[in-house]
Amino acid sequence: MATKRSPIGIAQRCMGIDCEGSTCVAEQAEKQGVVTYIQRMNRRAIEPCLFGQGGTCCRNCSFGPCMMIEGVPESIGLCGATPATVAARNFSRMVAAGSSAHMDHALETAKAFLAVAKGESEYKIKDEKKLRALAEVFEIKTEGRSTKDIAIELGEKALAEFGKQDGSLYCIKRAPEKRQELWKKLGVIPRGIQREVVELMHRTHMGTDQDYHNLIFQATRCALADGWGASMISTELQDIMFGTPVPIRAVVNLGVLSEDEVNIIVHGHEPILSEAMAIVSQDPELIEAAKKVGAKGINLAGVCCTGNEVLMRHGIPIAGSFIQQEIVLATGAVEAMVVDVQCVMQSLPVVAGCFHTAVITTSDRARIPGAEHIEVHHHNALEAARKIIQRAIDKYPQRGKVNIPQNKMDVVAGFSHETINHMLGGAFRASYRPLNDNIINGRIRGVGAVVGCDSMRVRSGYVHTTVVKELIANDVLVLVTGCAATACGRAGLLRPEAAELAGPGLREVCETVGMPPVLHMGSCVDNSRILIAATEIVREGGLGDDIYQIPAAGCAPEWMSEKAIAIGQYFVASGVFVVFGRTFPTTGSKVLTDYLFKEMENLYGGMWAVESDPVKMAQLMIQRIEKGREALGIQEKKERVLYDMEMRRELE
Ligand code: MSK
Repeated sequence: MATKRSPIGIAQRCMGIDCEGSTCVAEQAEKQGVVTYIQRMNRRAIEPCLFGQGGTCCRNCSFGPCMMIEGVPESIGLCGATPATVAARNFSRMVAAGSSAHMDHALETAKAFLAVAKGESEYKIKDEKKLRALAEVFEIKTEGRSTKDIAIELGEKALAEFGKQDGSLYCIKRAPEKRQELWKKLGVIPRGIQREVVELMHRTHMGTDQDYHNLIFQATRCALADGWGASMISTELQDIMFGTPVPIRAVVNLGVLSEDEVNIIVHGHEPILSEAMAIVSQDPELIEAAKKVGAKGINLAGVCCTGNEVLMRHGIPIAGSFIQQEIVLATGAVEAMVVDVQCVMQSLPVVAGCFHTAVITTSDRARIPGAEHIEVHHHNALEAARKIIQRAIDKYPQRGKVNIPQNKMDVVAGFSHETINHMLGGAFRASYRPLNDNIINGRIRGVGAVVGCDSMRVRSGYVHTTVVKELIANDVLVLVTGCAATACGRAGLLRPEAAELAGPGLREVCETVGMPPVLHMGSCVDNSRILIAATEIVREGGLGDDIYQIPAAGCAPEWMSEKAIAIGQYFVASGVFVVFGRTFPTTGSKVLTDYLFKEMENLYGGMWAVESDPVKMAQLMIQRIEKGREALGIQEKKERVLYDMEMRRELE
């Protein structure tokens, strides 16, 4: 079942995201015959298939595809599978695929970390304090031992998490005790990182697990192996190797591209190469080489989550989010775009082919026809980075006319959980106490996480920023990651000045501390930072003894990837109310959707919801936050003295 659609103008598609006030890059590109997502959208005369979109199309064996309408008795699979079972299988497969993307990323990170620990890599341990703290989680003795010894044991134990078959993952112990007990009772504690994906894929095979409850239990176990396992390992080991982010000023949007320097874009997810690019792009020899071809220097910028990684740690600007990747190339100002894994459009070499740009793939896991390939591993990252930069320099003399919009915006990024701890609690006594107190006294009503991709199927950027503006206006402190963070950055919401848009309570707190009301916590794997922050809030006391009790909610207003589904599922299973925008992949089965949207709350204290309207989405989150406050008995705003500098000093 498919419906016809009418074409959509460029302005409706990219309004506000890139070149407002300048020559529109997308329009200009169209005149030059460049095809981007905007033209592809308009050339598709048909809307998505409703069976596929709602999750009730089964393609798991050659009897089908069997397309089903729930409630119509004869509308079941040839094998007898019901729409609820099929939707649960399809949903579970999305969880498996999304989780495995994070898991493979984490595996590479763990291997790189072990090499660093053994002294076999060009990288070094940067955050020793965090190394020792994580070693404790992995039950590694630290007292009297050298950094090298601890790091090697940590690397080995982290790697072993992937192949483990029984027991439990170490990082599960970081969750509040009540949550761990609940997971144990429900039988969803992950035993090994990769095992849970394999078992989930097996269960979704034709004729295996036919009970949607049971399928979703395994999908939950798999998602938890992602959030509290793989993603957490990635974030923590990356911080130890490359540095734990601290607040840093930077700039985002297309205007960060330079008219007279060699522009190189790093895009994808794993920071192994981008860290090397950040180092090597400062090399005087390479800068000299760039000058020799007529450029003033080398300008490195990011796209997608690799962009977030280098933004958080180096203040390197972000040229664009997921949806802007082709538009970045369509400026004609990019000498090379270097990509690794996830969220990289296959169209990039086609767009690049209209200009002088080289698209360079770097992972054997992710090749693209038409792209050049320079293989990058942790042991050759610096050398490969040098090669890539030289390749970009060689391209510079071929640059034609460029169209770089003026738009760029200041941001403050780098709010790791450790930073939030210090920022609110003070330099000498890091603590979540002030945050908890401000939630209890009602100055901050609660915490909202706005995460995930940006989408070509909505008015991109507008959706994210509308949700965020509504939340902060209602005194909800917002945490952002991924491309949602970039969208907020473009709109100026990641600056302390954005406190002007906040409600009086949140504004007061932000102005006292000097922080933005919207905190950039990193890339998509860094959603694990939000899990830790939530646990710390629980541990600090006064807001219940489990995550579900915190006045908090999460959303992914423009989600598109399977990773987003895996992330949503681990948040729901951790006790969080999660709203997704526009569409949800199980709506073809009311039975399964009711389970995810209602019954899961009885089991986990968290549940899913879907809402297209950004204002209504924010209102749903606020309602949930207020409900949480009511349950805690803190619904009335209490009078409390503002933390002034003197009080902060006293606290320290
Ligand atoms: S990059 S998964 S579009 S957030 Fe992490 Fe952005 Fe979504 Fe990819």
